[in-house]
Amino acid sequence: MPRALIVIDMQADFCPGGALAVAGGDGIVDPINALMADHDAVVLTQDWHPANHASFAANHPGAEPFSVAQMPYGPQVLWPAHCVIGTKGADFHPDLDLSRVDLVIRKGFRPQIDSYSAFFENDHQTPTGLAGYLRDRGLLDLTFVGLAHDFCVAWSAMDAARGGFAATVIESATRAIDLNGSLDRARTDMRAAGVTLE
Ligand code: VGL
Ligand code: ZN
Repeated sequence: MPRALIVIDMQADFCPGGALAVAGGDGIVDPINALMADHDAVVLTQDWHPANHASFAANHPGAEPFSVAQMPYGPQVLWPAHCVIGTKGADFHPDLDLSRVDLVIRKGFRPQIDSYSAFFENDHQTPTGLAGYLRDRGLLDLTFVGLAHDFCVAWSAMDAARGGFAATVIESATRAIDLNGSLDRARTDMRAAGVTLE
């Protein structure tokens, strides 16, 4: 079965020195580049927010970064502003190998809704179009790597498994934010959804 490597949000703002840095985020670039050769296709996601995005704490007067707000679609962590459209922080890590990339899917560009998953926005209903692309190409066996393990990687892999794809997360090629136990919870939830953790 043709296999796709789905590289989640390997962007400057999620790496050390970035606005929402994940510890050790830059340490997985080389393993991810190496994994590209073992797959039939490579897809990158790119977190891509307007400056007025509702997931930014700065757009909620009085709210602290990493607090939780109630949105029409459910609870939402309020993040430091990150991956703002057109800024350096939204660029891919400079060492990420772009030569084998088939598709870049941008997500989180609607001001009122966040999109952790590569497949659906956080309402779990608005599709990004990725599932159709993968199914049309017969890419039904998916490997997930990138940032962050406990948010965008986990939500993407769970949506893939629920959508009928084979979904594996290579844990050595991910790093976690780990906010209030979010990594343990994500691992439990991923296993329950049928994701293979490798
Ligand atoms: C992510 C928080 C906000 C991620 C993106 O890539 O995991 N996390 N935006
Ligand atoms: Zn984001």
